[in-house]
This record gives sequence, C-alpha cells and structure tokens, in this order.
Amino acid sequence: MKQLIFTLFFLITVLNLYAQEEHDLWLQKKKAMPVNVICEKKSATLDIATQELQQGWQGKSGASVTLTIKKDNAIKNDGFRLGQNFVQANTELGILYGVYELLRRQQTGQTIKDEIYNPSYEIRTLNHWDNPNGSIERGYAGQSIFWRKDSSFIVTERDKSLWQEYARANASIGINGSVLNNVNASQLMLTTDYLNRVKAIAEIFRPYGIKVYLSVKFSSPSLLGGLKTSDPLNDTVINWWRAKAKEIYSLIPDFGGFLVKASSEGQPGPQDYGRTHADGANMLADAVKPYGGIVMWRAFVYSPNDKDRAKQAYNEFVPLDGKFHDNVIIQIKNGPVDFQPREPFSPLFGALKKTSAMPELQITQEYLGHSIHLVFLSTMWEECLQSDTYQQGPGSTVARVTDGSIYPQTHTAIAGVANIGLDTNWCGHDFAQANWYAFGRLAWNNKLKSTQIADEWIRLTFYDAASQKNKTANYSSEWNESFLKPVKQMMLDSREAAVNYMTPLGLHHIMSANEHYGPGAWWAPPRTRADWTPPYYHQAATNGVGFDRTKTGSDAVSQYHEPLASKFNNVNTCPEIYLLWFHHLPWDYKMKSGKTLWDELCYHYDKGVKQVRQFQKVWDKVQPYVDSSRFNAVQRKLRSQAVNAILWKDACLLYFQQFSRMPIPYDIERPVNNLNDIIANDTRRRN
Ligand code: GCV
Repeated sequence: MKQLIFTLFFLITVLNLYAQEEHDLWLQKKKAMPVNVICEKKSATLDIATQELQQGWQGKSGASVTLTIKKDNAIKNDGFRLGQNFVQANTELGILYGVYELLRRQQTGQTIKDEIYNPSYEIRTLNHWDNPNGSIERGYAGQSIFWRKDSSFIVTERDKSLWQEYARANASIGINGSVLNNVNASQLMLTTDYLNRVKAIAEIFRPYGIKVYLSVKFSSPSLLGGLKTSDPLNDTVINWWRAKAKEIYSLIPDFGGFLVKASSEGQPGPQDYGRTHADGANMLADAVKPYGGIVMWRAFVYSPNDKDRAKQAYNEFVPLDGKFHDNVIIQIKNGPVDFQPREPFSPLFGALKKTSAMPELQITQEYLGHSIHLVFLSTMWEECLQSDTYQQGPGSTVARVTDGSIYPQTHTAIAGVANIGLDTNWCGHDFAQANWYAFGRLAWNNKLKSTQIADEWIRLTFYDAASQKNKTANYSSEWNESFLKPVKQMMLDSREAAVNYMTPLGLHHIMSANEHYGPGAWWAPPRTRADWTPPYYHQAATNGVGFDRTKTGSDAVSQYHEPLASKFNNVNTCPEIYLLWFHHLPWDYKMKSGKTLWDELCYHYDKGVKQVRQFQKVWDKVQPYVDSSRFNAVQRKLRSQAVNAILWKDACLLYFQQFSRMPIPYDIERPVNNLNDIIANDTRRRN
C-alpha cells in the first residue's frame, strides 16, 4: 500500500513538472547566477524588473546591473538603452522591457552591446474573442482565462495568479494591451459586474504595463440604457456613452479604450442610422478622449451586394480618409478577405493617408488548422509587413505605412487575435505558443526576421528540456545541430506547407463551413449568401479556376498603387503565389515551370502532404532532446495534421478534377478518400 501511495505521489509530481514546462512558455525556469541590482527608485514595476534579473541572470556571477530612469530623446516611448550591465529608459516600463531583453539575449547567446531599442508601435495589443460565458470564438485552447460560464464574478487566487502569469508573459515580449472580450461584443460587458472584474484584471496587469480595453456593442445605449436609438449623432446617445466612459475611468483610470466591430457580419453600427463609420467612431472617441483613451475601429466590413468582397473595406473607408478624430485608429486585417493561409496585403494599407491605420493579425489558427496543425505564423506576418504598398514609392512597406515612418500618425498600433485559453499549455499546441511569442516580437520590432524569432523561441522554450539525454561537455553544439537546426527549419517551412495542402497558388476561402477546419470547396447550399460559400471564391468551372480581379474582372487590382496594380493585373507578372487570387485561368494554362495549371496544382497539394510527413520524421528524431510530455503531445498532433493534409489534398484534387477533367499526374500518390464520403462526413459533422 505504502509503495502504491509513493508511486502515485511520484507520478503526480512528475506529471505536474511536465505540465509546468508546457505552462512556462518561453519563460522556462533557469538556474540563475547571483547578481547585484542597483536601482535608485522603487515601484511595483521596478521591483518586478529587479526580481526578474535575480531569478534569471545568466551573466557573470556577482555582477552589478544598474537600472536608471533618465530622459534621453533618442529613446522613444517605452524604449530603452541596453548594455551588458545596465538598462536605461525614460519610463519604468522601459526598464522592465530592457531587463527582459537583456535576459533574453543572455539566454539565447546573442551579443549585448550598448544599443537603443525602440518599439515599432506605441500600442501592441492582444484581442481576445472571449465571450461573457467563458467560451472563445475561434478559440482552440479551452475556456477563457477572464470570464466564466457560471457568471461568478468572484476573483479567486487562481484567477489572480493566472492573470499575473499572462501579464508577465506579455510584458516579456513587449505586449502592452489586452482587449478582454469578443469583437462580436455583448452589451453585458458594460454592466457593473463585468466592469468590476475588468478593474480586478487591470490591477493585476498594471505593474506589467498591460492596459485593458473592451470591445463594445454599438447598440449598447438601446440594449442597456433603454434608449430609443443608438444613433451616434443623437444627444442622449452621446451622453450615454460619455457617462459610461466616466464610469469606466472612475474604476480603471488607465483604461485603454474601445475596440469596435460595427456594421459588419450582422453587428449593429452607425450605418443602421444612416451614419458613417467616421460618425460612429468619432462619437466614441470623443467620449474617451478626456481620459486619454482611443478607439480601434475595425475595417472588416463586407456585404453580399458587392460583387467582390475583397474590395469592400477599401471602398467604404478610403472616402472617409481624414474624417476620423485623432484618437481613432482603423484596424485592418492583414488581407482583404479574412485571415486566409495566404492573401495579398489589404490595399487599405497605403491607401489611408490622413488616418491612423493598424494591422490586425490572427494568432489563433482559425483557417490554419486550429491548435492541431503545427504552423508557425511569423513567416506569414513577415510577408505581410514587408509587402511594399508603394504608397510613397518603393520601400513603403505595410510595416512603414502603419508605424509612422512614412507619414505621421497620432497613434500607432498593432493587434493580434489571441490563441490563449485555460489549457495548461495556454495555446492548445505547444508550437502555437511560438505564434503568441512571434506576434509580440514583431509588434515590438516589425523588421525582425522569422528565422531569428524561431531561433529565440526554440532556445528559450526547449533548451534544457531533454529528459533522456545526459548532459555532456559538448551538449550545446550537439543540441544546436540535432534539435535547434531541424526544428527551426520545420517551423520556417510550416506555413508554406499549410498553404500547399490547403490553398496553393492564390486559392482562398475553400474551407469547410462553420468550423473552418478541413476542406469544403463544394459547400453552397441553396439560399446561402454567396460570399459565404467557397465556389464564390474559387469560381471553378470547366473553363478554368480562380477569381478574376483584373481590370476586366472585379478590378480589385486597381485598389493597389502602381506598379503593383499593373503587376497583379498582368498574368505574366502576377506572382504565382497570388495567381488564382487575381486571375481566372484555364486548366491547361502554362505555368512558369512549363506544367499545366492543373498539374501544378496537383503537385502543390502533394508537396504539402509530403512536407507534413517530413515534419513527423523531424520530430520523431528529436525525441531525445524533449521531455516526453511535450514530445508525445506534438507527435500526436502531427499525426492528425498528416491525416488532415491528406484529406485536404484528396478533397480538393477530386473536387476540382470534376471541372479540369484531367488526370492527377501518375507519379503522385493516389487519393485514399472518396469525394462523396468526404462531403457526406463534412455534412454530417455540420448537422
Ligand atoms: C469574431 C471571421 C470569423 C468570425 C470573426 C470575424 C471577425 O468571419 O469567422 O468568427 O468574428 O471574422 O473578424 O470579426
């Protein structure tokens, strides 16, 4: 009996330890060297900075580190100057960010020289699509860490410690804002119970420099205040929002402001009252202005009336350029449709010249395999941020037209739709943590390369995690060769692999309806909005495939500056990665490779599957360097990913083959699923 109890106790302890590694993200506990921290001032934030140094110092044993707050015009916002033994900043938060950077550089073996680090964006936020009942829209890592189903508003010790861990993780990568609820907002969020919980969250976040924001429902004055209208130009409505802002700021003096999804996908908005987005946004912006708040107004708008959904945000927002108040920022998804595995950048970037614009990226993998597929999204975001809009000639990248480099913006910001939930590992997939990390790093420095981000994340998350390997003298170089190198390559290839097995050559929005996981190119039930069905986007027919957005088609190309408009318009110069986004082409169209379009499509799908099969081999081989808990979890997920990649390939090739009427090249693995079965399963799952 004694033996059994001991064994059980041992097992629980070991399991907990493993779970702890998953839970600790990129902040794995390290054995620290003694360090003497010199800091003249005292505050909650500076105490955290000191404590972090003491718990994580990897420099010379017994070294002294000075933390100094001193005005320096070369340092912007919460930026900092860093040396081997000092951090200097204008603000306390700058000191904290500097400390995290110093520790990161020590832990990842990067050089530390006297250098200034300024953030690319002033506001770096996570958007949580968390509902008041604790569920998360497009969340794949459990329930909300903020809200509970039982509507209990008691703040437990467990809540507090989780929020603190969350705040610390964010601060360590420079994130300084959290929108705590879904953009499909409930008016409930503005009621006293919820606001008091927001206050409690804000108190935990404050020393880590994380401001809280709320998504608001535009019709709240009617729904909550009982007003007859929510017309933004109506005086009683204006006063209702002013009073609400006053109430919020009396509870949370550093409240960040509002995020608004309005007149979009059935959400109420100013257009319901014949008003414009500017009327709506400005009214809310005026309400929070006295307190220094901002409004992030989303440009994710489309209606079934337009022939091309991809054009609509531009059409609605460009005429309003210059009409928004200076504490409004237009939040724009990276692509013109919806967070697809690959889209060209939204033409709104570079079109707005007198209005602050901010990128919205999606960290949660709604269209990229949920928390089942291993897909490192940093390369996708880098591709978007480094895309040239040509707004003011070459070099006007999305990064530069949003961070204030090209024209002054009163506020600069970036948002990432979070993938965080109550799962022990926060993100559902151990590698999805890398996407949270990458978002923060790019928000701080929008010029960072994905290869550096992956390198840092792997070192911080996995070094020392071997449970089966004895540490030898040359363990570090062995680890670099046998773990870091192959795993990094797998991460860097993973997004292109997903594009290959899901939507190659510019295909988009051909996923299964509702849950957006597997393939669904055929889905178009009668009386469904066309722009919610895949055939609207792929336009497959016997004469070819692809959406004609050229000048003779929907003319979406003209929303881009020259020379891009002409480049995309001409089939010979349009990058093949965007080919079927901009062109409808015959199945036997000759590609640059000399293959027909049909064959090329087949080979891309096949390549995607092969890449995932290769990832499985890479992972199996690194087993000696990973703790068994994370090893097994990732191995299982890779198996599911392979099954799903094969399903995507089979479904898309068999479906499109009905139109191409051409054989699948004979050197490609034959489908193992029947199209009818795939469609039947898909339909069954949805019913
Ligand atoms: C929060 C897509 C998603 C929705 C999401 C919407 C948005 O349509 O499927 O879940 O709603 O984008 O970004 O507002």
